[in-house]
Amino acid sequence: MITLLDYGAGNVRSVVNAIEKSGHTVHMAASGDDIARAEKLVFPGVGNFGKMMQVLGDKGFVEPLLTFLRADKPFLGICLGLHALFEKSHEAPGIAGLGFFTGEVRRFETELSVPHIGWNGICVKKPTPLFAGLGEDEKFYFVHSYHVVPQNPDVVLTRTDYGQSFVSSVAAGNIAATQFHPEKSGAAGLAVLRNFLEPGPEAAIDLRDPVRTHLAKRIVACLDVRADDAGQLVVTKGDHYDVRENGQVRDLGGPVDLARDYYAQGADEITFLNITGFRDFPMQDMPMLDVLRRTSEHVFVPLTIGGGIRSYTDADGRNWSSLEVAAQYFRSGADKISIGSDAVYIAENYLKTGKKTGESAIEQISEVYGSQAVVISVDPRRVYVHDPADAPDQVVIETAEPDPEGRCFCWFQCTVSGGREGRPVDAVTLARVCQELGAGEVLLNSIDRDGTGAGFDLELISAVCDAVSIPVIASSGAGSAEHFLEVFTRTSVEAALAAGIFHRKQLPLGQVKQYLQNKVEIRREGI
Ligand code: 1PR
Repeated sequence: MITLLDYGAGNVRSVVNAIEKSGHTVHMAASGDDIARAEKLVFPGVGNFGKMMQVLGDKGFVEPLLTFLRADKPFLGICLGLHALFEKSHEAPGIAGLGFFTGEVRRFETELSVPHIGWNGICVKKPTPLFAGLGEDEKFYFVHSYHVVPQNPDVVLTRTDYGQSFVSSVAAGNIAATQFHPEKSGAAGLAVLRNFLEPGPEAAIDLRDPVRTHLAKRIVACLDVRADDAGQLVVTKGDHYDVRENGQVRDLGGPVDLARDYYAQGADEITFLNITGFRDFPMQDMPMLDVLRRTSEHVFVPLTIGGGIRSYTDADGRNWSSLEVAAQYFRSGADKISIGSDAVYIAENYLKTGKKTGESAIEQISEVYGSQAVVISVDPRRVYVHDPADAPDQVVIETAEPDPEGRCFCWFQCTVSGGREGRPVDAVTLARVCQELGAGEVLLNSIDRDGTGAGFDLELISAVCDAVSIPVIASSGAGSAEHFLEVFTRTSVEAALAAGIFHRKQLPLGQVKQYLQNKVEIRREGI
């Protein structure tokens, strides 16, 4: 039996599902005694170092954990569960870690986007059973802004390169911990978990040095989900955000089945967007939570859920904070939440005052779950002007795609409620402000390109990428594998998302990855 230490932040459901997929049962540690009695302990951690150490202290877990570690019993820490083993973290000055390993946790110092989100490789630096049977080019899913710096080089198990070489896992005796998320790293990650649960022979070490690993570009499958006219949750797809055909909501299939199919084809992430979320109160929208639960049982790559993430007052007059709404989704198996309409209103309020309130959904959710768990989903449309002076408050670009009136300047107006209402803020400003407030990633849609198959709006994407240092996901308009190559080679996006071409079976996701092989760095599993 495996004991899992859940301190209440982040998505432990996926870790449980991944361990159970390996044929083991999981017992959730509810007390220090449970930790003491554990034969093998898994400690997944996501979010903020300070909040984690505070909760471990409040629950009386610190001493039992240290006793377990000092007894050299089998332990696997994941992400923040790795950081906790060290003495301190620059993420939470003044707050002590467990100090099992000497050394500290530092923020990335790189010109690349931070957080480091996506699939990167590892170089195994000492013999270990943990990576037995894995190829040297395997990639694992990372999502973090900080990394450990051990004082003792002997504990370094693997290194990874992200603008700088950093320690991606450590081991000493039966104690091991990884920066990446095995439960979100597809078949390779499941193999690491199995090797921890059933250790076999040691894997050969990797003699490549200096570290030569590369962050892969991510291919994201997006499932726009809504109730059809019979009330069933279906995957639909808009064309310029219009999801109806002959008056009926387009029904492109069941969300769980489609997600499993895309995972099998090699999708690096799955995004669910509840596109009527701005209308329906998600807590009444329990089917969406159930979709997440069922998907996370079989899909071991990151799941993002968007639609309706904001504060609510329900029919009984009960107030739900955006944090409570997001917490329901995380507990159901989501790794990231995506905020659309509310992000626009939050940005407008911030622009009026220039002050952070600490009350916004972006600030509150990133504070507890970490910025890497907060995506903002932008729904912009081009607004053409004759001259930049005609839009003095907006970021205006000179476009190579003039409108029918020959106007060569435009700005990208943000919309809310699924594109139904234009707001007085542009997409570049929105992205910059939301990063300032704690968002960790931008899902950049385009109403003009949505469903057209005409290719991504490269001018929009480049304008936003130039304004932020957090990862950007290009979205809307993919119509061929070449469009993915184009957006990856002509802009600095870390990921590209598509919906229509996958749902309409025009272009299998696996075929996009086949086409991109040897052209850009991609994760090869599932091909
Ligand atoms: O405003 O926080 O409740 O979130 C609502 C979410 O639902 C937002 O992320 C918004 O983008 C999305 N949304 C709302 N209405 C629609 C609609 O289509 N009527 N979907 C909608 C927007 C964007 C992508 C789309 C890409 C790729 N869809 O999901 O799939 O544009 O399309 P393509 O590859 O087919 O061209 P809130």
